[in-house]
Amino acid sequence: MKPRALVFDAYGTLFDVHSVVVRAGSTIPGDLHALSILWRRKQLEYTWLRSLMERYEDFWNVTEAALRSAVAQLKIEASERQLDGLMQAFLTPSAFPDVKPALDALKGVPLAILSNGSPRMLESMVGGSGLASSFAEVISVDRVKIYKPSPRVYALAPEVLNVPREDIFFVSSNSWDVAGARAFGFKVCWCNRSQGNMEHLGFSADVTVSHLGEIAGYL
Ligand code: LAC
Repeated sequence: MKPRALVFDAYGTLFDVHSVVVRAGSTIPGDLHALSILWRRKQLEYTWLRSLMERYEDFWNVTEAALRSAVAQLKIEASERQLDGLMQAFLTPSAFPDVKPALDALKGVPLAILSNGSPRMLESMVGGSGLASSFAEVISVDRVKIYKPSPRVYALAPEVLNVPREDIFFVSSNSWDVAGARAFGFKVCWCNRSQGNMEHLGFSADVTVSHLGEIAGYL
């Protein structure tokens, strides 16, 4: 496979969303693991619902609404200050440990990010991780004001990178994002970090790896 560009999903693929509650939730009473899982679940649900409703709000607002929904559902008593602490920490989730060496091994092919994140969130996260120089482009869904897996989102990558979709290798750990990207026409790598099952949506990955370091072996 000789792709002309590699495009990465951000949250869950390069950056660990669950690092946020671990780092900023320690003073919050309750089941923090459950909070982190439900927060992420709600965040994604709201992106899908808002896309269907045609009522886009950026990922920062969606993320805050999802947090408030999750704490209410779990009956967690968190103060405004504690919620704000979690939101601020969401601006700089930790990169997974395999990211930097994997990106370094992929030098030579243009790399980009295509993410639901708002431009401010992506700038803060990528800048804060010291990875900004690895990427030729960081592309936010905010340009088209709808969320993944809308094909309008995936279409941003060929447009911005000026590379045909079939020459793009898209990498995601989110199985539903893999299906969406494959349906659009990318070659797709599923980085199956959590050894989960593929969605039954009729589209599966071209390549499945368990960590990002394996990708270089397929190029
Ligand atoms: C993103 C979501 C899918 O980064 O995690 O686009």
